[in-house]
Amino acid sequence: MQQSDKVTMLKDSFLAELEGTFAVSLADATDLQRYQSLATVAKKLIASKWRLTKENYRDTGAKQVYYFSIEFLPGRYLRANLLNLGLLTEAEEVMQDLGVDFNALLEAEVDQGLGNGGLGRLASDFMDAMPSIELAGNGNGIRYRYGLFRQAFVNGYQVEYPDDWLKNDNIWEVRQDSEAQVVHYGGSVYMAETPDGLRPVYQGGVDVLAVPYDTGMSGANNDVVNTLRLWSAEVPEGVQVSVSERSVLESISGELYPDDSNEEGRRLRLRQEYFFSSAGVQNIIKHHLADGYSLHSLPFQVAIHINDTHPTVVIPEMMRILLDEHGLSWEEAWGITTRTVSYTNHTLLAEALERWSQGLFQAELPRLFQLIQEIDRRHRLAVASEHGEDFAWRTSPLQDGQVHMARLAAIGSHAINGVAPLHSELLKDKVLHDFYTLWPEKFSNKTNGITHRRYMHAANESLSALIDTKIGESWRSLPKDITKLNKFAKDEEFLSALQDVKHENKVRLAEWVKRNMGLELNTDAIFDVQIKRLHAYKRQLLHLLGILTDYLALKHDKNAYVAPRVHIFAAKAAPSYYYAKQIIKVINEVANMVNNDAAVNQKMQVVFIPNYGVSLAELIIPAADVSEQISTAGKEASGTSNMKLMANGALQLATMDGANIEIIRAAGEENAYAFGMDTDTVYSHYEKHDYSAQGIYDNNPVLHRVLDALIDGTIPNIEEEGRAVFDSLIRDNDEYFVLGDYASYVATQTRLGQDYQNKTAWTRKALANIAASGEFSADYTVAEYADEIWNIPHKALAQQE
Ligand code: 26M
Repeated sequence: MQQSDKVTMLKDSFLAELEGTFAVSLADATDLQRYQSLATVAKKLIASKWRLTKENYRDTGAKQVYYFSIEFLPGRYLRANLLNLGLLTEAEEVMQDLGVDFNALLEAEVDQGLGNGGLGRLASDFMDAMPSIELAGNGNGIRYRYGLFRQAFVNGYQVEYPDDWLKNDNIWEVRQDSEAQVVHYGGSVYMAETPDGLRPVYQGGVDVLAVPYDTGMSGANNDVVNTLRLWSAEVPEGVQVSVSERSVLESISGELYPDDSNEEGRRLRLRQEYFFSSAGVQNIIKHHLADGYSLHSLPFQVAIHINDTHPTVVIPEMMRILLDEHGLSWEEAWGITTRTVSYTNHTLLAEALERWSQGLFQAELPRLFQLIQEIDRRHRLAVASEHGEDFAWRTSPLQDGQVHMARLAAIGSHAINGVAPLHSELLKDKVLHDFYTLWPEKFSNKTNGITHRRYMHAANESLSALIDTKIGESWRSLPKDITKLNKFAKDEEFLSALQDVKHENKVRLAEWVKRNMGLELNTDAIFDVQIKRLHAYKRQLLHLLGILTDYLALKHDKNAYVAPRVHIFAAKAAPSYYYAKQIIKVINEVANMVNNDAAVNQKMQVVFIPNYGVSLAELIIPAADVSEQISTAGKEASGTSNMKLMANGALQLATMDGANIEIIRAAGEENAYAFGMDTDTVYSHYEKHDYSAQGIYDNNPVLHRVLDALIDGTIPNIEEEGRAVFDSLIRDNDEYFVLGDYASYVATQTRLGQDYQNKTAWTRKALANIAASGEFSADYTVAEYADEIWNIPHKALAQQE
């Protein structure tokens, strides 16, 4: 279609939808009605491609991957869908013609926040990447009635409100009653002779109906639309339950657990894990058989990928279905299961590794527990003779009254990967070392990726358009083509255009902050950004100590050299993570103090933007000059905000952790600010117990003064929290080596601040980052998964020479 035809088509269908659905004129329509009308137009365009894609997959018997994830974090869909349909600029034109505020229309869509952070957003980036490279990949997860809490600050403290994201219609989803599955919990089970042989007989327990809601996942500028299937819990028809029993059953998909770090081993969480795992596997096997295939061909037609250990129960669940419902032998069922399932690990933190009490597991999932006992027995038998009893215990799914999910996932899958090279190495060397000695061939690395379409093409249209004028548009579908930009490193006019775009994006963010927080930001200052979940290991505290260092220097001498900075934080803390919430309070009070102090606020400002989520990321990232990626080395599996910020021309201020290492390598060391201890040093301190926070405090007078500010009344209103932070650093010896990296951080910030003063040189570094960001496209990441783990074809992404 011609551009002008597309504009006419879009305008006509938009107006028709507005009148046909809401019976209003454009002038009288609310932003929400305008949004819903345009979204419906987009949805219908997607729907026809979706039907054809589904029919095509069924008719050709193409192998498909199902990405099982307890979280998806899509954010808003409309802008991304318009972009993928090739209609974003056309929609802008239509709205301009009609005098409609397009941004207000887009902002009327709620963010779908069905995830906590990195892991959930990665799943959604993959859902965008897979159809875009014509890869048959679907998502399988939970349709939480309430997503991640909405965060507000009251007196500087985090308070949490429910995220009632379904209160307006969800335009994008389709309920599929005919695909519902029954999921069984509890009761007891014994083996009995039946006409089909020895089979389990269930007594008691409860059935829950899993009802799927499907959303079409559009590919970029192609005809592929894959399916994201999210399951909702209901009471099965005809089952009589009391009101309170009903709410217990429906609570299985009631809300997202807001904790992404500490495993609490809660009963409802285990029910959630089994809920979408069981419904998904049952549904896949049902369709496989209905399409006329043998169970033995399952691994050739289906790949099941588990995003972290949360869906690990797919392994015993598949065994249950194959053994109990289809009468396969253990060996047959095990071969099919392990050849179908693959597993990604996302964490090295011991406290985040999932373990369930065996009592709780057995009570909730008695048949699965029996099957895990058998998996466990066979595993120990297989390894004990060669590797010894101790090794057998260390690697057993069942040990010390617990079910160890990472062990079960490692044993029951054919592939295990980490999400950045360092992380994957540490998995082999430490966390899963025993399994690596057993099966080295199972292990690989798949470095995370991001979708430039959302974070750059859609969120930073001016930058993307500017790039088009220099290197054409091939980089939009072949992201590595963006390296062509390097040719323009000496093009002063281009560098100055890049600067203008950055400034424009800073103004846009500043307007938002002014409107929503009443604070006027200095858009000529360095926008120094740290946006991610609040965790001790991510060290927002180190950033804060840097801020206090500047503050005290300026208070001492108002002419002290400090490059003007706006420090931008955005982060949610798990509601039960008390220490993280104390850090939020301290940052907010420091922000208050700094922003209201005329002696310093020309040189520095601090803003903590509440309720961080995907849409705020889209606003903040294009405006960033500096990307704070300052986790303790060896703790952050990969990080993905680092990649998004790089693509938008922010320079990394980073430790050698996670994917920071690859990012700095790709951009060039001279175009990034690396600092701090490396992983070996960190591990060595843990092993030798030779780290002394007190010693660092005693020997660094500047740091001494900064830490004292936490407890001596310098910062108002943080008596308790300042003390808690101080104690964690000094009395508890600073588990994450914040003080160990302090001097290096501050020195690096000083150098960075000086470098920023040369705008051209700085922008040249920004350009190097943008130009190196292509390799971090999720398009390549999912292609690697498809080639090396799933064995599924896709569009070639090779560069045209
Ligand atoms: C567990 C059980 C039940 C419900 C929720 C959870 C759970 C959810 C999310 C546990 C952990 C969760 O997230 C961990 C996470 O986000 N990890 C991050 O994954 C990113 C993508 O690979 C990496 O880039 C980050 O380094 C890593 O911290």
